[in-house]
Amino acid sequence: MREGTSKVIYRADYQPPAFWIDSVELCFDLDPAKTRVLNRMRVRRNPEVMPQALRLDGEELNLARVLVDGQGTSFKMEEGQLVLEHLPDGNAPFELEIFTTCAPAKNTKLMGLYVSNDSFFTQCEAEGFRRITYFLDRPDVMASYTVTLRADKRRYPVLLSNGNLVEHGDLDDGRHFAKWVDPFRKPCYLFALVAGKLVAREQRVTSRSGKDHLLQVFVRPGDLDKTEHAMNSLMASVAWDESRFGLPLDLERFMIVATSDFNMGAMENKGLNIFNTKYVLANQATATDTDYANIESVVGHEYFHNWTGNRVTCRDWFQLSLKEGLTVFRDQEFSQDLAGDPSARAVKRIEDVRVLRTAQFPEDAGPMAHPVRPDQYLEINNFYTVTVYEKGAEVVRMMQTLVGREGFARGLTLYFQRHDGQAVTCDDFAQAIADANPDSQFAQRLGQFKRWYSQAGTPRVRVQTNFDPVSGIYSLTLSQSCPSTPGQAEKLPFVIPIALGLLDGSGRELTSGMHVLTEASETLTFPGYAEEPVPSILRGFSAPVVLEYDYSDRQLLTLLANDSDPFNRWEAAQRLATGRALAFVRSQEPVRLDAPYIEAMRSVLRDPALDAAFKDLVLTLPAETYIAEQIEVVDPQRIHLVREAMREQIATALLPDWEWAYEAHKESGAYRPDPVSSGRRALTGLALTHLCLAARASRDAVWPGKAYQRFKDASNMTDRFNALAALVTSGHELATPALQRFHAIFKDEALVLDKWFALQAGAPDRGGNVLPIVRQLMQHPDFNIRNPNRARSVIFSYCSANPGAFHRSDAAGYVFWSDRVIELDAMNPQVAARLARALDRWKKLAEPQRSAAREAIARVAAKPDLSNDVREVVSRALAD
Ligand code: B3K
Ligand code: ZN
Repeated sequence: MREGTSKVIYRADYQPPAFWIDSVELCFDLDPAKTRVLNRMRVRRNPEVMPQALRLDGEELNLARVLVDGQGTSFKMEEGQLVLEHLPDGNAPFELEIFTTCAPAKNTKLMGLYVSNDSFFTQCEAEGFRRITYFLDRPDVMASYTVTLRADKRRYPVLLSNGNLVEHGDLDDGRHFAKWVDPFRKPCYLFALVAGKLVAREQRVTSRSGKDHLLQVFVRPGDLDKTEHAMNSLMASVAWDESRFGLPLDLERFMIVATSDFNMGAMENKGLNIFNTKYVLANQATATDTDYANIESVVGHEYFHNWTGNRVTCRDWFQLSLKEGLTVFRDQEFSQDLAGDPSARAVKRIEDVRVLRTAQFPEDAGPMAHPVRPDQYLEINNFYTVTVYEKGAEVVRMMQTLVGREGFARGLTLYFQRHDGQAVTCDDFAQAIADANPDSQFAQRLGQFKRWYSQAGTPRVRVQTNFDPVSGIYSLTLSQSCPSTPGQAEKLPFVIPIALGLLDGSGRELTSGMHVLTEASETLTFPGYAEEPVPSILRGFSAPVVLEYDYSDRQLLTLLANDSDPFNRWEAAQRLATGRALAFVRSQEPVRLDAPYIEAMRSVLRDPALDAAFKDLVLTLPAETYIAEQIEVVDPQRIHLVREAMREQIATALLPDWEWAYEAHKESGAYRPDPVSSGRRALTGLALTHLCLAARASRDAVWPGKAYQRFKDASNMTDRFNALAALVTSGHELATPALQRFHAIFKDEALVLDKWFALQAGAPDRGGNVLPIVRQLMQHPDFNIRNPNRARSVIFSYCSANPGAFHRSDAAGYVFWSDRVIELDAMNPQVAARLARALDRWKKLAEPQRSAAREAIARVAAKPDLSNDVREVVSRALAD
């Protein structure tokens, strides 16, 4: 039986809480089958709200006792809430004691208190605390916490919670206890506890202000050799937040704990961050450069939440982007600052934009489209989205662009002066940035700017240019529009910062600047040119919009070769490739790439002035999902075939250049995950893939043989995995022994096995072979659908990341998808709902896929007893 409500929650209905909880004393007797939780709260009425009953949230709890000021009291249950009507009158605080039990071992949702590898972990955001005890489970109720943990000492030697350890010792029967006090008030979603057999890497650091702190990274005993990078990332994060924004670490002790069973990436619980092992564990033998980079940014992200999220938190969950958009922006800036030189910064920016355009733009155009600050939800967990996170970060980035770096830092300082210790809204944040920069265009246009928070959909900026050779006047007309999204038919103009440059025909920069577009249409004029300039528009991707301008190939080639803005150089190559891909997809003609395009790619590959990482990005074709978004009616298999054919031609036509690139970059020295050497490895990997693809076309065995050798000899996971992927991607027969060998070497490394599964489930489809492989992988003894990482590595790699293989014309991919959504929903609704989104864009599909996809979604929707999570996703998908 499902508890709780199935009601849509509206932002407009926000009411302050009728009661405050000032302090909480929690006492846990930890036992996997039955954990006892004693919760003693000091509660008082909120004098600003009409007297009413106290309604406490709770889910899957067994209630044993409720006492008010030590006396039994009457209560009732209503819609899963514990309702207390007979409470002391007046505003004086009273003590409320609640005793419950729960069953962590049976908790497959991984929300609340659960068991993983015989250790206890918690996940409370967004609404998991109610699965631990009855509470006002909302972020605007902030309390002081004292937590006592009791457990068997041998089985659970380490007992952790938020804040400072104030007492610990032994109890009878082989049990022991630890008492933790958090010096900061916090909302319950930031509560955490961990208990188990763990070991820690420790580091003492002194902050600029001279305070000493203890940093700890806790892992399972065999994993200590994989914690150095996470610790380095944490130290770098502490130093960066202090130097860039003046935000120091406010705790004596800051802990990170890794668990292999986790629904998301990580969680910023105050002083006790809990992480998916994927974002903690790394050594050169098991982790790739991408893993290293992700660890750095997720460790940073969670650490930065300590100020943006924890010290100042959200008033309600509609304000989620207040902490998430801002913190993603901060982690992006952190990674850029650590990357150092302009080229490495640009590489990071390109990677971030790629995520935005391949994941967020489709979300913004589909049935789940919602504003950065949503107006309604059925299940809040469905709104931890690329829109709230990545588009939210772009909104914050535009603020920085409009007020400047210093102005933004000033705004952030004012935000903390005003709101430290409070639960606030996105409006409060924007207001602080504006008030610290009263003369800025941002402050003057604040109301209009905030449409970025309220209007969903990706704005389009259409550009038309005109050049009058007689007067020498060049003009650009910029027109903005935004497509309708569910529940929002009409949109008003946005404030759109557009970084611009003009180049002459030989690629020399004539002028550059920033234009802030605020009207539906505006014309800019530039007098005094003898010849028509080449426009470089939206440099650095200065706003999250689709830029519509009919660039000619000549213009794009000029930009690719000369633009001073590396982002737009990359973008020119993307446009050259996308335009060609679209033409082939539409024409149904065989794919034949033209010489100018091939030559342009060759020049980039051979350019001694460009970094390897940048070359890797330029020579990587746009993703299939990105190409699909440019088309009204999509045949994913056709897009896949076109992209593969383009890749093979680039492989064959540039054969000697790829050989050169491979040989010239293959030694990157002793392993270090820095931008330069990881860029070399990325380019080597790309070269090897192309060399194996070319060999496939020519039936040559030399390069596959070399790839196999490299796979065997590689001294780090990046090179080893790239070589394996080259064999799998090119479909060479050596892929089979290589995969076997890889499994044998890494059979005890869960995160490496995830890669092994994902590579096979995400492999290019050859005559429909991937789905049978996926089914086999699910029978593999190492497969376990209950482990989210493993489920993602097989099921999501196929359904969400392999469109060419998933969108089969016989609908078998969709049947597989609906079976898995239903199967997962019964154990873990959050993971199921993520998977449910794989068919978000079904309305764009060509027949027969369109009807088959609809049928599969309807099949899921017809299931009785679906979670709110999945129900919301599928019913939105089916809505008109
Ligand atoms: N705040 C968490 C996400 C919680 C997701 C809950 N479904 C991680 C983060 O964004 O830092
Ligand atoms: Zn976050």
